[in-house]
Amino acid sequence: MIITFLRYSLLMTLACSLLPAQATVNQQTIANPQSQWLSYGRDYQEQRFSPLAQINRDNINQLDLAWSFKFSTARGMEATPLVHNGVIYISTGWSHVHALDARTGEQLWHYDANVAKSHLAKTCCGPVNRGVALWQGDSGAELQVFFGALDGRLIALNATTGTENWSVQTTPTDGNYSITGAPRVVPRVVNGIEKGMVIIGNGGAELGVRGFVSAYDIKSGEQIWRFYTVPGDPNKPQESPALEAAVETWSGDYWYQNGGGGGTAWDSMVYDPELDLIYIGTGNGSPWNRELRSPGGGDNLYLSSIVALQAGSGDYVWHYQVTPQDNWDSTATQQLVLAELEIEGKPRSVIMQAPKNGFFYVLDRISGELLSADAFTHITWASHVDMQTGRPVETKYADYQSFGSTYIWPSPYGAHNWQPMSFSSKTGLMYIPVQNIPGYFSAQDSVVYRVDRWNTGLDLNESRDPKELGCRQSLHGRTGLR
Ligand SMILES: [Ca+2]
Repeated sequence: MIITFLRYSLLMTLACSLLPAQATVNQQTIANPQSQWLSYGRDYQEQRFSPLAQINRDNINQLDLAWSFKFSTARGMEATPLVHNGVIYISTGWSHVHALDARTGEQLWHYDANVAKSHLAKTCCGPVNRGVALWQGDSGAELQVFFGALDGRLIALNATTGTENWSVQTTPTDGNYSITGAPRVVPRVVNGIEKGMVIIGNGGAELGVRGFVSAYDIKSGEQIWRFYTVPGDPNKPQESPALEAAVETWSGDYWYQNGGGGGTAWDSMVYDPELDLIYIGTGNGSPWNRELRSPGGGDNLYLSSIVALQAGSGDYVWHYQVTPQDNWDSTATQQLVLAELEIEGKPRSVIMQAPKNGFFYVLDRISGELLSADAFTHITWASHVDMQTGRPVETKYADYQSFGSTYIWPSPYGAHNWQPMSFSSKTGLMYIPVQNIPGYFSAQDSVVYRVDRWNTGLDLNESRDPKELGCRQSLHGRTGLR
């Protein structure tokens, strides 16, 4: 009986905490969501730290199932649900969105974007979706739900009814693009009129695309700006000074002739309302093999980077490249977390990331200055990050083209991937879901670009059982790495 009672009381306190004043979803409430969860990373800092305290270590063993809901697909459930005024908004695989009553599990509405199943061929990693965005702006305005469909559409729904307000194709339909990431809404008032923007990226680097992020008007779906993460045709003028600078770090035109250089921003985007900057994390090179992608060398900006953009214009402000000359599918799309920290006695506004490459980065988010970069798991591609240059120091294994086929830690799955990390300002700790998995890298000397196929420049049929190596202990001994 006591279990039943506690379950009841916990549910009631949870339900009550979901039902304070009918909060308007705008800049103020996203910045301070209290008991609600109004944005992908909970708030603008995307720390994912819940302040709710009714469930604790003394009573968690008495929690029991209150209700369950069966979705129309169980394929790749990666979404962070949003919670607003007692309603759960969640997306699923194959671009469905559901609104559920948090107290009962009753479905309030369901939206199916009706993505053609054939679009699965244009995805790297399944028809997944990591979440929706909510925005109302003014208290009298309509609450909208925004999400990206797998086939590249950005869709706005009425949050009360689930009916479609607008839909816009954000990607070229003849390219191998997909959307799996959650949009973010950036507030913007022009001449006293609400002009909020929805920011969305895309994926597809394995198949050969040119990455970009775009901003759309929340009411009309009209495109406001677009930022390309990698250059276009190197024989023509680029779209911006930032891309003119970037094209100098690429050689040849293989990447342009074969779909695009990659750099897709398929997950992390964070907005800082005080600085009015958007930070995006960019993806790996296309193909992975840098000797094919950019045969004369070069860092290949802005692959595998944290890039700061002016929110209003999408103009470049600064970047930090976590993995220059990406050769290993080392995306920097993993979550970006903002915080105010005291470092060596000085208050710093920082941005933090634990990207695929296995180093945990802390940067000053005003200037982009690197403050620290330490390994958070076993790494064999680099020994450390040189704090003078800000660059990783590669080992001989990193250049598998000259060393020969070899295992490298981490694998293309990444030391950390899309699974969100959380930061607690109470403990000062970042909680990172880590994957300690090696990848076998075997370079192809030449590649015929194949449309609608993975184009990595690696022989992905070549693989070895890691157990043959005696796994990490023997490799430790061989490399002398820490
Ligand atoms: Ca990739």
